[in-house]
Amino acid sequence: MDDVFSKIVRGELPCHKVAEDDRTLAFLDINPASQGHTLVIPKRFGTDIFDTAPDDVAAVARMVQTVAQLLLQTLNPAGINVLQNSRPASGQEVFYYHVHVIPRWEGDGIVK
Ligand code: DGP
Repeated sequence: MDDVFSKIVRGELPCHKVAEDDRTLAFLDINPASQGHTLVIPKRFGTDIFDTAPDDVAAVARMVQTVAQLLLQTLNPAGINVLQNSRPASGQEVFYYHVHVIPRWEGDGIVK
């Protein structure tokens, strides 16, 4: 696969890794909505939520919770958004399944 997230999984492009397990990778978003904005992806390619194997969606969900707890411990946000875009109408720009984990603070002005 030629897309950026496949290249990150293969180590061909750099990323700031937040966490990893055998099925998933979590790394900082290059264009963060807030400090600590992290993306969680499966190591196996899927385009979007419709196209990704259910066991990979489940593995990503477990990693999302791990990352949320890590961000809470390290950055002490007041809250966290978990967001997934599938297909262009939703705002998806990278066509490799990913979940955003976005730390939030009171009055941070982020519009979801
Ligand atoms: P979405 O709109 O849900 O498809 O969001 C794609 C996100 O991916 C966007 O917030 C920016 C991020 N992104 C795009 N290219 C790269 C990259 O090469 N590295 C990293 N770390 N993030 C990227």
